[in-house]
Amino acid sequence: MRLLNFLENYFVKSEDANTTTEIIVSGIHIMPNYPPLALGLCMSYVKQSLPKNIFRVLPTFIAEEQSLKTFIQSTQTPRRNQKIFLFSNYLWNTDGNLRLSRLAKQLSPECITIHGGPNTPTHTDACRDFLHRELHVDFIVAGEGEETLKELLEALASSGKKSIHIDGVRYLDEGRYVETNQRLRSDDINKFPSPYLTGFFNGQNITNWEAAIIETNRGCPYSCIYCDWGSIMGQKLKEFDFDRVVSEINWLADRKINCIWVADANFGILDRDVDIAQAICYAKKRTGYPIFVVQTYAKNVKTSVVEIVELMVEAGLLAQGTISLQTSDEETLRVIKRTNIKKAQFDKLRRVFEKKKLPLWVELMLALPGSTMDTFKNDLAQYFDSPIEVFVHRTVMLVNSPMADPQYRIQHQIKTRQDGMVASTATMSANCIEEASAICRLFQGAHRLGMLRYILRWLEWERGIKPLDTIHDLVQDEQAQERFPLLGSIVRDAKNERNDVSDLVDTMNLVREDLRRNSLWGELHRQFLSWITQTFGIVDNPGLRTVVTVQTALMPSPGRQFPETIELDHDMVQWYADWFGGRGEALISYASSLLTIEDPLSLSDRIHCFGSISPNEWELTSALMTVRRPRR
Ligand code: B12
Repeated sequence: MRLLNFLENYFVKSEDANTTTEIIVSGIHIMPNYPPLALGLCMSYVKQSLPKNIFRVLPTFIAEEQSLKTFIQSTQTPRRNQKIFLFSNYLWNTDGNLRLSRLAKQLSPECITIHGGPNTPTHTDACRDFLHRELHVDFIVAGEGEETLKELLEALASSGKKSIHIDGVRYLDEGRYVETNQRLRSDDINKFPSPYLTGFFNGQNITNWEAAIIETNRGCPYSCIYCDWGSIMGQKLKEFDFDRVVSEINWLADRKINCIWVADANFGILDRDVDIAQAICYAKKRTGYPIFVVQTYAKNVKTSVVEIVELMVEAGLLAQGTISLQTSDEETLRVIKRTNIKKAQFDKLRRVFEKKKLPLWVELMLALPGSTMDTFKNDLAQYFDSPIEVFVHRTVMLVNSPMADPQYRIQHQIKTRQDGMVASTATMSANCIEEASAICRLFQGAHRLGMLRYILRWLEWERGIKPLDTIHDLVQDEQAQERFPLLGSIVRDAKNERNDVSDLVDTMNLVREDLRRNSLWGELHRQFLSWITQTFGIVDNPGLRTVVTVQTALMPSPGRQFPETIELDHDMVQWYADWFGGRGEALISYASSLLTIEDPLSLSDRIHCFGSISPNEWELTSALMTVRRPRR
């Protein structure tokens, strides 16, 4: 309705202007719950730079088929006009955009479609195939878009679609693939007006926005092979003016936008980033918004990252700091060209977070080129039973990332699934990746939920059997899964892939709920005890029996009174603390003690708790948790 009213007023007025062809530029944006920053920037720039009597850049975005039909019908005006539709493609909206682009061509064959964004192929082969497959796509703009779009529209206005030579475009000229020179990035990105501050987005339903993206700079000094940070990697940073950035933050806060996504590749890499973080905290204090912030931090130990996280945690804007390590295997880091993030630097940052008791997440990736089952297990092992949460991403081959380069794919034998996920590499077969995924989900069950934490620790500390090896053996032991049904149920759950981004993080939801509601933890741990004693030839050990008793008591189950105090034959808290401090003895050498358990979230008696659980919420609270995660 809003679009129709706007268009009627608009065209009636300009109909009699003159006989020249009017070029009407409009953007397609199928996710109205956040503003299309990329299109907004490109369109604000061309709106500002191109003659208004020829170019009509419409500040409204078409989100679905009906409004596209309405738009095309209502622009059938007597004055000749050329409709140009702009599409900004990302992993999550490309299919939807291509559907509307196809429809636009069907409804208005003379319209022109221009596609850009990180998910629009620009590698020559992939791009040629894409253009031949998607004949409704007239032009592709590669990389930074503002300048290229302006010049493309000027060229279209002056000479139509034929023989466009400006830099940064690809198209088919009567079926012949044309790729012009790469466009260099703009030296002065501040000449691109802010679509927030210029009011370009004022026509949007801003109250619908759940989040909004801001850029404080562009560029990334790193060249990690799997990333496609807007194809500006390995390049010098270009900064947006500080005042502009702060004004955008306040513009969004004044409009009560819940979440700000900071688009920077390395937030914290510049000293001024602390001031930008401060500005977000002030806005929150002043308006109560944003509620939370999503950013990707600088990878090195620069103090500003810690300062920023501290500021944001204090302001209640941030739940945790996130460090994207991806892997710490030197050979894999070499293969993925991510050599400049030193593990030592990361460990220093980790210690700073621990000392300041700031929550920390580490991001790892599964199935990176060059990685193996062992390197992945080592990556997980470093964080097992630590206060650090582990967010594991399956490696996706982004269409414009250097990993998608045909030479690189052949060299590392990279095969991908339909959804772009890496299916196999020269160093990890498809079965190996599936098995590693199951190990990862079980790891999260043990580490994040604590389901087998202490038993795995006893095996490691007292028998030298590594937790990830135990988990690997369990995943491979098909017979055990038959013989021990409950053990089998958690392994089957671990082998079950879920199609969502937290598939390798927030795991075991169903099986843990079944174990809780039916108070089956004791039986699960008894079966695990039988399996490890048979598998590792461990004779009955009173220390291990104490650990199993505590392991079961720390899992939520109904019908219990809290605080609950249990008697232990051996002081497991002291044992755990000693080993955590690197100087533990055999548990049976510790005197008896008491352990008090609490259920602060009342998980035990809830009707059901299927939902996602934050780290360390599942395991009931006790002095053992305090050893691992000292209270703030
Ligand atoms: C904000 C953001 C998010 C947010 C919001 C997502 C959303 N719904 O918009 C969140 C945090 C949810 C997110 C999640 C993910 N993201 Co993200 N995200 C970004 C980020 C940081 C900013 C995007 C942005 O607006 N940038 C600012 C604009 C101005 O830059 P730009 O997009 O490059 O646009 C310029 C040019 O490309 C060009 N251009 C773009 N569109 C068009 C259109 C036309 C017509 C023209 C002419 C030019 C043009 O001009 C623009 C200005 O110069 C980018 C990285 C980055 N800095 O770009 C990653 C990025 C887009 N995300 C990426 C990925 C992979 C993901 C995840 C899959 C990661 C994961 N495994 O979980 C998830 C998937 C989420 C989902 N919904 O499925 C990849 C996408 C690659 C791709 N091929 O699409 C990027 C590029 C990062 C990377 N690592 O490479 N993401």
